Amino acid sequence: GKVNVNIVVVGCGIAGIAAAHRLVESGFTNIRILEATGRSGGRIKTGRLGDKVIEIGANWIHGPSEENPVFRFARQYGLLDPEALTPENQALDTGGHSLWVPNIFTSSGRKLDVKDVYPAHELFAELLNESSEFQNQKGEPCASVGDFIRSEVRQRVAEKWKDIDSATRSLRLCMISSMFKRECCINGSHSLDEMGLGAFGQYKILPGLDCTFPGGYEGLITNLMSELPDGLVSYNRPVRCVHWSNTTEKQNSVTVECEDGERIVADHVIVTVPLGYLKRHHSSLFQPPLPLHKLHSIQRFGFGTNNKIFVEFDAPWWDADCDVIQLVWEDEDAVVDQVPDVQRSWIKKLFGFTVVQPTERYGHLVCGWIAGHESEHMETLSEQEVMHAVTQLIRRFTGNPSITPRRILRSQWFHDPWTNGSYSHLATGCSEQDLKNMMEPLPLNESKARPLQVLFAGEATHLCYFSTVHGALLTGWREADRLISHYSSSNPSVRPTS
Ligand code: 6YU
Repeated sequence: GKVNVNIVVVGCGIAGIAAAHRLVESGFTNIRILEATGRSGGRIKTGRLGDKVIEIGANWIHGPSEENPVFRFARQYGLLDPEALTPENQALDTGGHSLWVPNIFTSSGRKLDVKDVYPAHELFAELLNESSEFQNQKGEPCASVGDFIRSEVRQRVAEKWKDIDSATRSLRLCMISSMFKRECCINGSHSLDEMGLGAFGQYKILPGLDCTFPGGYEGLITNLMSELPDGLVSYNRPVRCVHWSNTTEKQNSVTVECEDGERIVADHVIVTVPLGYLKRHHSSLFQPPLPLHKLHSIQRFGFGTNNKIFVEFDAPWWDADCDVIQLVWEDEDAVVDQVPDVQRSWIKKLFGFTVVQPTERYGHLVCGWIAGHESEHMETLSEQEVMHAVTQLIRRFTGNPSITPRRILRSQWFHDPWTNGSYSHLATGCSEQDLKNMMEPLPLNESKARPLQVLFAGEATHLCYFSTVHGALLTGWREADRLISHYSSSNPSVRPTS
C-alpha cells in the first residue's frame, strides 16, 4: 500500500537515512531529506591520507553482534573482514575492557615495563565499573565520575600500594591521569568532572569485539542510500526554521523554512540535527519555541569534542604487536585530565595513539586522540602547527630526536558548523528523563493540536546507545515506526516493519 503523507527529514546522517529507509520500505512515498552539506553520512565520514582510507568521524562498530543493526547491514552488504563475522568475535564480551596491547612512554623519554603500571590500569578499570553502579541508587556519593574515581584512588592507593616505593606509586598515578584523558575521548567530554555519576550506567555495551570497515564506514551509507529512490535528498539545503503549532486552531501542516527561503509544507518533520547544533540554534530553529522542559534537557545534556590526529611515519617506533601507545606525563600524579594552560600546553591532553591496523593495509599509521577544550583549541591551529607539536611530543616521549612524521591529518568537529562537537554524554545533573524529553514529539500529548508534527531522532536521543552509530540508526527507525503505527491504525495497508 502507498501512503500519501508528506514527510520531511532534516539531516542526512545515519538517523535520517534509517528513518527514510524504513518509511520507504513501509510504503510512504512522499519523503524528502533536507541536508545542510553537500554529502550524506554526517558524522560517518571517510577520508583519505595519501592512498589510505581513514575515518574522520565514527571509527568502529561498537559491539558487532546479532543485536546490532549496523553489524547486520555491514554483513549483508559484505563490508566486513572475515574475522569480524566469526561467532567467536561476535560472542566476545569484554565488559567494556580493552584487550589492546599497550606501549607506554613517559615525558622523560622512558618506555615503561607494562607490568610496573598494570595495577594502575586495573584499578582504573575497576573504578570505572563501580561508577556504573549508582544507576538505581538514591543519591550519589560524589558530584561526578571524576570526583568519585579520584577520591577512591586516593583511599585505595593508600591501602593497596603502601609498600610500593614512592617513585612507582607516583608513576602509576600519572598513568591514571592518562587513563582519565582516554576516558574523556571515549565519552566525548571535556573532563570526567563533567560526567554525571548517577546516570553513568545508562550507556549499554553490546557483545562483540569492536571492528572497523576495511573500505571505510561510508560504505554503509552508500549501500543504504542506493536502496532509496533517486532525488530523495536535497543537498546544500540547510533548514532555518521549523514552523509547527501547539494550538487547536485549524492548521493542517508544518512548514519547513530553508536558508534559501524555500518553504516546504509537510505533515510531519523528523529532526535529526546533532545535539551540538540544537544547543546553539534551538531558538531560531523552532517557531513557536520548544517547550521549556525539552529545552532544559537539551541544555543539560552533554555534547563535547573528541578529535583525531592521524600521523604517518616511514618506520614504526612502537612494537610490532602494539595496539595502543599511551603517553604518561611524570608531573601528573595529582590525577588530572585538564591542562593548566590550554594555549601553551594543549598537547598534554592527547592521551596517546591507537595503531591503525592491519599494518599491511595502512603502513605505519597511528591515530592520536584528544578531547575537550584543548581539542577545540587544536582545531584553531594550522596543520603545520599541529604537526610541529605532535613531532616534539613524540621526540620527547621516545627520547629519539630524529623521528619525523611523513604527514598528518586531523579532524575539526567542534568547528563543523552543522555538528558543533563530536557526540553526546550524560553530564552532571542529567538523567534518563532528559533523553526521554529530547525524543518526545511535538506537540505534547496533552495538546489537542494535530499530533506528531515534529519528531526527534539522532544519536543523542537513544536511551542506552547514545553517542554511537547503532544508537543513531535505531532512533531513526523508532521515529519512522512511530509514524507507521500512527497511520496503520487508520490505514490497514501500512504495517510497522519491526
Ligand atoms: C560509533 C565509533 N566514534 C568519532 C568521532 C565522532 C563520532 N561516533 P549526524 O551528525 O551524523 O547527522 C546529522 C545531519 O544533520 C548532518 O549530516 C548535518 O549536516 C545535518 N544538519 C545539521 N544541521 C542541519 C540543518 N539546519 N539543516 C539540514 N541539515 C542539518 N560511533 O558507533 N563508533 O567509533 C564512533 C566517533 C570523531 C565525531 C563518533 C562513533 C559517533 C557517531 O558518529 C554518531 O553517533 C552518529 O554518526 C550520529 O548520527 P546522527 O544521524 O545522529 O547525526 C558510560 C559510558 C559511555 C560511553 N559512551 C561512549 C561510546 C563510544 C562512543 N564512541 C565514539 C567513538 C568514536 C571513536
